[in-house]
Amino acid sequence: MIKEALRKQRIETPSWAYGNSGTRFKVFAQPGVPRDPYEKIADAAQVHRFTGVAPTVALHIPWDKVDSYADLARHAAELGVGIGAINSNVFQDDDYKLGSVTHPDPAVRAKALAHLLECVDIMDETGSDTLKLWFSDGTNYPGQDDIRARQDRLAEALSSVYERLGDGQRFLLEYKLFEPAFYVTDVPDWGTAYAHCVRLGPKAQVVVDTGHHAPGTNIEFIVAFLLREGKLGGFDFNSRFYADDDLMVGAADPFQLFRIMFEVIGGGGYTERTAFMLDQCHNIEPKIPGQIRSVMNVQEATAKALLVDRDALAAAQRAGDVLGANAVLMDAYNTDVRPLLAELREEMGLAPDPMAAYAKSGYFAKIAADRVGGNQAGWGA
Ligand code: RM4
Ligand code: MN
Repeated sequence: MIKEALRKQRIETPSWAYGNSGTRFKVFAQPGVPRDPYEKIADAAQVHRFTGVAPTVALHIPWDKVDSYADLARHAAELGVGIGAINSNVFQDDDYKLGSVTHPDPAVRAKALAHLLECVDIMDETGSDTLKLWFSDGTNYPGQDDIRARQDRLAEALSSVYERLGDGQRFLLEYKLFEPAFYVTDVPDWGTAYAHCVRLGPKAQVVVDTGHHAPGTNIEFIVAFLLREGKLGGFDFNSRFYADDDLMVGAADPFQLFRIMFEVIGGGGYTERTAFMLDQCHNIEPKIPGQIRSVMNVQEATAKALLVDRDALAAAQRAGDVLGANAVLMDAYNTDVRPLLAELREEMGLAPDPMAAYAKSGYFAKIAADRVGGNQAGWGA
């Protein structure tokens, strides 16, 4: 049963993970990096080819702007993958210096809203059912703008997007504690995102980006709560050591990832209605292996969470056996699930070690040789 559940797992990789990225100090270019969305999707298809559980790739508009999204979706299908969430971008235009949908100027708000609606058009063209909304909106100084009025403007924009969604489509509202705004962030936490989504209805849900919390925040509590309310739309998985570093999921705190997956499974969220997405960048490590490793980290945490003996746990909890209950959880966490996953991969017709299989495949040498000239993709391209 555990293997069956793992076989059905779906982890979405982000198109931007395959492009160049860096910090605000330096972007280190890498050989073989995609020059366009078609090549990004080709790389994402490699992650699926070797893991078998990453069949969709998220797009980011306008970084992945193409003439025909239907053609891009066709290209993806030919390579054995599909288009996942459409990520909007209302944070890289001079007009958005003071905000996008919360900007004091109605003309800027209208421009931002038009972009969000264009993203829904792209969902229609690609068959994607999920729009991911993240706003960099906020203020840097007390008094800079009216905090409450900005919430009103946000609510208005969200409601217009909501009205535009078709049957079977939804949006996921993402929160982030701070950055790039440092005084007020307009969607800083799950409570704010949740309140806006509750007002709108079932097509509006919250997405939990694991990197977007204050240090020490109990993310699995948020997950349990949102699931209970039917408002957990999905995850942007990544790791952070200090702020929003976008490092590989499961690298900084694999135990936290296990605790999150334990709540997801217990709360009935281990279904295709929860989007398990990676939101990462690989600044100094190679990108495709970085994604493969990340997918494997999520699989390992999931396998351990599935292993928890829930009957024994419930019995210990009923008996008030604090140490016993904790031991049940830790037994699962301390189990080495790598042999189980290797076995599962072989049953799925895959190599038991995706990292080694990718390295042996020669794909990297091929893209490094082929992808010469042109502009490498990166933030803003
Ligand atoms: C944001 C947020 C979004 C992602 C962008 C690139 O911080 O995490 O999900 O699309 O970064
Ligand atoms: Mn994110």
